[in-house]
Amino acid sequence: MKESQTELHQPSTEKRTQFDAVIVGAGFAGMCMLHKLREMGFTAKVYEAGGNVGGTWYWNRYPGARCDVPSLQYSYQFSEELQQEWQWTERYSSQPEILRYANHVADRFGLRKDIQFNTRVESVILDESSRNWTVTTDRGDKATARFCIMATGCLSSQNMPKFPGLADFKGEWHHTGHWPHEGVNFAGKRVGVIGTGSTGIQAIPMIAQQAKHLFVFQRTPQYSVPARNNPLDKTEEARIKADYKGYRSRNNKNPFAQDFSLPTANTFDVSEEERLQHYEACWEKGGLGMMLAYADSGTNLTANQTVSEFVKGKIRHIVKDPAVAELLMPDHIYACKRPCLDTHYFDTYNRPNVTLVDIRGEGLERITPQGILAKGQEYELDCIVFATGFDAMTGSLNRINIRGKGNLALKDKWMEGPRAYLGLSSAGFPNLFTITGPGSPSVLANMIPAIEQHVNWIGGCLEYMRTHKFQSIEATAEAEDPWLVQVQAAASATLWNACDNWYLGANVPGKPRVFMPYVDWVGYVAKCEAVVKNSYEGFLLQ
Ligand code: N01
Repeated sequence: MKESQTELHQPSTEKRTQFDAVIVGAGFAGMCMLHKLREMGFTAKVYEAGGNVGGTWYWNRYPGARCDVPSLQYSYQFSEELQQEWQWTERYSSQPEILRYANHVADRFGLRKDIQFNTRVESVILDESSRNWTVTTDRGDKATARFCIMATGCLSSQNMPKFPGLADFKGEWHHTGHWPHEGVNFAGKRVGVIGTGSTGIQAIPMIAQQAKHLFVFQRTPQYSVPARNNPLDKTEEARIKADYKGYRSRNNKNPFAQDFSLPTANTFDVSEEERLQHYEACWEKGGLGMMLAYADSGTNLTANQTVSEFVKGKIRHIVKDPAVAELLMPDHIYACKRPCLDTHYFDTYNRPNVTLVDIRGEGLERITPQGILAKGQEYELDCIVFATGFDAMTGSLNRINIRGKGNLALKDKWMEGPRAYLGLSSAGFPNLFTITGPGSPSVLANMIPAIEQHVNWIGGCLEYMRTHKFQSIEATAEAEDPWLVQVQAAASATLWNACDNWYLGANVPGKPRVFMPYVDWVGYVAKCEAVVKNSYEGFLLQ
């Protein structure tokens, strides 16, 4: 089905409605939660700012957008029929294919009738006497519900730095996270890309193929490993689909909820020759496995340096101009910033129509009416692409006026960094759940299984409350505080909090520097199960 056919611009007719639950967001989390609640016989309403389902995959339509978790794993498992019938075409799905999948799910399970599109939730306010949440939107809707479930996504709120002069720029500009539906024609244009994270690394090779000239403004060089995307191997697909349930269940017991298990050997247990052969094999295989090459790759600095040196050697080998290659050398710990996967990223710098502009340290001076001023030189541009990432994990929650007990705003409670128990619930906000919220593995796990784990946990919790006639549930401060300590301790055992990355909020000026995702997926799932077994230990049920 073509997207335009499914876009819904229905007028908002409901002025006040009571539901069992309101869900904010119709990305993969919101759709799955809606399906779950309906199966359980609850009434639910979803508000979605976008014109259709898909969440971050609805907005991030930039050229080259693609998932870097294999398609057969980055998909729902709640329906055996769905996972058997849907056929992915590539090892790593492209954004259009993921969006087609999201639309297929919405159609197959009739989800749209409970989703109101083009509607942004502005406030979510607790009425302490009735114990209901009132949700208001930018279109004048007012809905009340016992439960409010924030399915607002971890990487959905754009980070758009305040570059001086942007308002006077005479050309066109776009943020990758809010890409025009009709696409952008770069042919014959001088294009500037700011940002070389996962997004920039995917978009740059594609834009370079079209643009007259591409200038890449690089503040921090990144490591990247070839994705090695290919048409999906049908034999592999048949093997997995023959026992999809077993495959999912095995992956669930792996780090990151993916089809790779931790090696037992440490880096220096093997000879240098063997180690290099192994890195070469990881490089040839492609994908995210390089960060787990050895058991201590992500925890031991000296071990980690052997990975970074290997990848740097590859950059030197691929990039023909040694001066450009040196500018592309990362100087941070490998995988401390989220590792990137690419298709011909470093090769792109061999093209005559591509110039790398190193803005390390100083950053950009300003945007001028004609282009970008950096290091005293003006680069004339017709188009600027901001691949500057996201206000991750807390951004989309903090943009909504969420007020709990005592009229406390969640944003104020989180002034020094997010405080939540298990990333599911925050003390003082009864019956408000966050799917893949800060303090849960979320972005450090395969997102769709992580979403489903939360959806199932919340569903189980609501069932428990219904059976035992509880009216409200919230995390206790006594459980929240030690959990925060545990989240920080888990990160400290890795090298991931040793550089400026978005896990720490370091990419957004002024954001508190707190490591937000929980590192240990397997331990986390066990902890959630133990909490349930112990009658929702750490939660106050009333
Ligand atoms: O964002 P990023 P992203 N001046 O924050 C630069 C997921 N994802 O959208 O490193 C100049 O990583 C910034 O520089 P620096 C994935 O989890 C997944 O690329 O802060 N430059 C950096 O180079 C990923 O990690 C997929 O110094 C500025 C870039 O902009 C996450 O999304 C695909 C700047 C931002 O990189 C975010 O990736 C895409 C400034 N003022 C994304 N501000 C797949 O599944 C920022 N930058 C494949």
